[in-house]
Amino acid sequence: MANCILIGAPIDEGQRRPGCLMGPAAFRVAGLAAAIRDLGHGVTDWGDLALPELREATCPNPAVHSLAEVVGWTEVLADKVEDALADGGLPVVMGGDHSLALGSVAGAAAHAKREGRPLFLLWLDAHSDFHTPMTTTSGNLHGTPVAYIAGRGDFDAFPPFPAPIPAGRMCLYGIRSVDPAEHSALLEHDIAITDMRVLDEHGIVAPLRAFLERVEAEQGMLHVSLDVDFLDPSIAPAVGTTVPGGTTFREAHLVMELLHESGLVTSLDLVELNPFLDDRGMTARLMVDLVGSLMGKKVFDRPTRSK
Ligand code: EXY
Ligand code: MN
Ligand code: MN
Ligand code: MN
Repeated sequence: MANCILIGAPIDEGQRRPGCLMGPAAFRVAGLAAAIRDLGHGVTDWGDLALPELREATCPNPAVHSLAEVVGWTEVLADKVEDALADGGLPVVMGGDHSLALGSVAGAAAHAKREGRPLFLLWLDAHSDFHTPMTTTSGNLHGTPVAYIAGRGDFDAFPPFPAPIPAGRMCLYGIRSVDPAEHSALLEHDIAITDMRVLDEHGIVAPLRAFLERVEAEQGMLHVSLDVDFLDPSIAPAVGTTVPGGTTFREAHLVMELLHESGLVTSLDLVELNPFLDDRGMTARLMVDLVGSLMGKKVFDRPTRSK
């Protein structure tokens, strides 16, 4: 059984559409803690983080906005996630926009480095989030975490990433929106892009199974970053960056069920929920349902057959 530690990250400075800061409250109203507890796990809610005093932060790219705020969030999140892991917990970071992963993955990487274990990253997202502060044209830093985690340059305003994750330990899953600058950089970095074309051809299971086998073989820790826009907008409309052609309800649940069965997940982000763009909280409830599958909820709990 896991000891889940809920960490609220009401950050929406990584993009321009107000609303993600209501995400943590929406996850609580949708019953995230009870859904996890009902499966027999421990759950502690550490409450919402707050921005520390801002430090001066500059970037030559005039498009970039809210840099000081995102740097501040990154520092508090890295510390809190590292604390949660050091406490033997499974941190569940409730966003807030995807710029929170700059800090959450940094915290997981710092802990993994201390433990001497490799950290793997499963990025469930329509977007590759591989811009640097210098290549982004929107200036929205929620489009940059994977670049920071991979150790790309131009993050001078941020703390150095503790241990950049090598391409072979990253899997970007569900990708269907990549900007030209990201595309050329991704080819250079040789990161596995399990885009929707790969999933259409090979199905949702095979690429994930192959990645999880690598995690297992290296006895790695696994950070899962789940962006609401990984899901198809028809089932998850409450996100500011919808892209048609996302995963279905069952495909998303199957990914979570496979992750549960692997027993490998050590930290989790739930990001980009904007409750303002929803009706009756259906997206928050779906995300809570997916966490239930990640934590072991089954439609029919068949005894594991001997292989
Ligand atoms: N690539 C676009 C940009 O950089 O603005 C869109 C990024 C959307 C990022 C969301 C969190 O996944
Ligand atoms: Mn600490
Ligand atoms: Mn994202
Ligand atoms: Mn996205």
